[in-house]
Amino acid sequence: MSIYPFVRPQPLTSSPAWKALQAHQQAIRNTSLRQLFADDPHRGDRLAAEGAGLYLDYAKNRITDETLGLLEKLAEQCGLHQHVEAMFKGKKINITEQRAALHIALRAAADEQISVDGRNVVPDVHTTLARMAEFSEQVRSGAWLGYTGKRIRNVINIGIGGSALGPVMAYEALRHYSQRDIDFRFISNMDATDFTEATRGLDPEETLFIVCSKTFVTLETLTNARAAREWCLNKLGNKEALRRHFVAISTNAEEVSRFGIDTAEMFGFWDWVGGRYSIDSAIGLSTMIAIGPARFTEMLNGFHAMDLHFRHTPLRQNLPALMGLLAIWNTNFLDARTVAVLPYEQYLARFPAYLQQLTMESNGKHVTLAGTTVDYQTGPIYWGEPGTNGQHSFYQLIHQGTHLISCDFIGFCQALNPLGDQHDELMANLFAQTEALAFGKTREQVAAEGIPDWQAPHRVFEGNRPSNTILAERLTPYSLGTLVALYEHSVFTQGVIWNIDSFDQWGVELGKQLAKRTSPELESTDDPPLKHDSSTNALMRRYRSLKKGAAMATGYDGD
Ligand code: G6Q
Repeated sequence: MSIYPFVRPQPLTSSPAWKALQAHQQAIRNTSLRQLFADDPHRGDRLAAEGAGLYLDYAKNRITDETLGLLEKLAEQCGLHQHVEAMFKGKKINITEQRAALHIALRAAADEQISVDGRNVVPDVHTTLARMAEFSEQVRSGAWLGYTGKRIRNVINIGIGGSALGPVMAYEALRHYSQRDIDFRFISNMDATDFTEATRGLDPEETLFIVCSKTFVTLETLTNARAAREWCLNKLGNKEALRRHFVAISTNAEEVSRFGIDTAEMFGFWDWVGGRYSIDSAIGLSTMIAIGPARFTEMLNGFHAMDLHFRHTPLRQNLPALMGLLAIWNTNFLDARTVAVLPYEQYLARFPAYLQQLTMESNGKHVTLAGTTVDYQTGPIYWGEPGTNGQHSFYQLIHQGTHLISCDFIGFCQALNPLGDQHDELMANLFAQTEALAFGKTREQVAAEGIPDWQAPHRVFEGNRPSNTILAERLTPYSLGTLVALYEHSVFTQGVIWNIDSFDQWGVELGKQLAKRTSPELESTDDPPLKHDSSTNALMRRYRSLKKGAAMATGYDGD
């Protein structure tokens, strides 16, 4: 019996749509964006789509109408629509873990019915949201007091990966709307510097820790949570006190209580929420405390609006599907292996890092759902920095380097912190960059500027660099929700075409096991024999000997 309901009749690369796209790419490979825009004065209006308050301009991609038609065929042949329905209906599309991938249920309206194994999960979602709202209001209003009766002034999220990147990104993105008399900090790294710096100068009596871990067995998180417990106990001196200073977010009540957090102080979620898709679950508690339950609901509404758009909009107007299919075109047919995410919005500084996990953990896979090794590229590398900072560093390579890099520009029409005409200046940079990347600067233009011949080759810009531009009116909780959901569903679309499991992460699991095996050999003081390869052995030997040297120099006694 097949565990996967969508068996492909043939491998992707021998499907008619794929072959047609390959032939088409050969046919148009010498057509430039310059030419495409010259041939069609309305291209900029035609190759754009709008949904859930976002505007997507995709005209500056190296595509024609025929490309779009063929990509549409590819989506049909790969059963995109059926896969979307399977996800929305709670089918176990994460086949290697035999789980549903139901992040869409986290933002479903209370009267919707979405079932997993015959149980409607929406009421559970709303019960948890209501508990989170009650708790958030208590912390925000000062009704929730620390053990010694002081108000909570610091909220520290402890978690890593999916239990950290969402909370950090959302807090930074929505900081404008946050309650400013509470300080929000985030600890994730095993490096004790993270803990030390995050707690520096804080008073345990005024600090609340939110320990986020789906499994509650993640080494980094438990180590940092233990350090936090010690830090609190040192000042508060009483285990009872911890109840006022620790809450847990997890699916694993047993481990939470084994750690010493009362499950009355735990907010749950479910195995059908993947870590990198958990920002709308109780993992978002720090976000809710920061912006308040009403604005958190606005964010969920933004996600939900994009979910509906993705599920019900025809492909040519469907933002996530278009972005996903364009990513396939750029990756597999134009050989663009990386995507630069360039938000022209300081509050979105952590958005590229968040997207790195979402995209690369989801689609960094090399076998199909059937376990066969793919013969095509899958997930591209995502990276980026907010504009205009990147312009003064890596944009050089995008404009004139040898790699083809597709770019996602993200901008907002209204400033959250207006200052003179700085917002117009900022957005002028965004628009000018997309133009320069697409159209470049020809030898003739360079000559007309009076540039000497010898220098001209260095001053010519080939152009023809593909980009998407996403515009929204203003960065709000709602628009952030639409933006994240846009990428979630674009990633899903790509995964469907590549026929991979976008919801597992065996590479992350491997890291967790390797660390467990190696650390005892470093911690032991009697230098046990090393049984790794010669390179790893040599590195570990050097580490062990220099570690002792450092101990002598600093008077560290090894405790
Ligand atoms: C996300 C991954 C991974 C996970 C972390 C933390 O999709 O599964 O990044 O979120 O490893 O795991 P816990 O939440 O279980 O601590």
